[in-house]
Amino acid sequence: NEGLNQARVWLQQAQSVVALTGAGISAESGIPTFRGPGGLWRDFKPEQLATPEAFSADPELVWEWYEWRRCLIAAAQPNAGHLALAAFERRAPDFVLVTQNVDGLHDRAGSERVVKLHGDIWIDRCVECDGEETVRFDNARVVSSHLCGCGGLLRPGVVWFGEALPLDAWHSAEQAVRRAEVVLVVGTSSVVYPAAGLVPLAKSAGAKVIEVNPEETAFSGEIDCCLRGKAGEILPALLG
Ligand code: BJW
Ligand code: ZN
Repeated sequence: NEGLNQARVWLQQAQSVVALTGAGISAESGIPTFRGPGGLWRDFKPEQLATPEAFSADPELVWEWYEWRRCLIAAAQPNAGHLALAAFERRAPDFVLVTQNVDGLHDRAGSERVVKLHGDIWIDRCVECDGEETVRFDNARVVSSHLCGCGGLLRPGVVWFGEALPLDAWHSAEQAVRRAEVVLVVGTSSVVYPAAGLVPLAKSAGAKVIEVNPEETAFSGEIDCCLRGKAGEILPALLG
């Protein structure tokens, strides 16, 4: 409780706040995290599917994984953690939400300044012509092919291992973190770079860093205030 009160004071006094979110914030909406329980799909680790090599070797397998995840996400609802961040944005002078998530639950919760570091699972992109389109998902749909009008293969518009992050998103995230007085790190194991590098960047730029996570993470030792618990319980208490 002492930690919670301290963190609340920092947040109330700050002009500029950044939240950096990961898969853990959507866990309470029923979306499995990558490295936690339920993170495996069949016998594959995410590192075996979320790569350009996996897609070249077996696009159907990779598409099956993404279609399965789209079904889960389409049926899910934003939870109290997503909603608390969206409500906080409406009254904060300068707030940016940087997310590694591709599920779109922050948008659905009403957040508007969302920087998506790893793309969007609701966008398809053609590997040949680079054309993009937003997917209108129909649960009943059985997808037999993912082909673009140009004949090229479509892929999910997300960032896989070994691929560069969208440059504009990365720059916005870096800029927001550099000017932030408080950075709230929620539901990420902080092992995937360059996103994880935003935590030490925040520290070296002088921000107070608050972590919301039921488990320790790669950076817990360097965090100013660790709040151990679920995002859906802690964020409403912290930001409400
Ligand atoms: C709760 C909770 C609750 C549970 N409440 N919390 C060193 C430096 C720089 C790079 C590298 C490096 N070593 C290796 C690399 C390369 C690589 C990398 O970082 N690998 C690591 C595994 C070591 N990085 C890359 O390849 C990146 N690109 C790159 O570096 O490009 C260089 C380049 C430059 C120029 C040209 C070309 C290339 C790209 C990384 C892309 C990551 N993509 C994925 C898939 C996205 C699409 C999809 O969704 O399918 O992104 S992988 C996956 O991991 C996904 C996530 O966004 C990301 C992070 O995971 P996250 O969110 O942290 O989830 P979990 O599961 O790890 O953690 C969940 C947490 O929640 C846990 O802590 C729980 O305790 C907690 N939790 N319930 C709150 N209720
Ligand atoms: Zn095309």
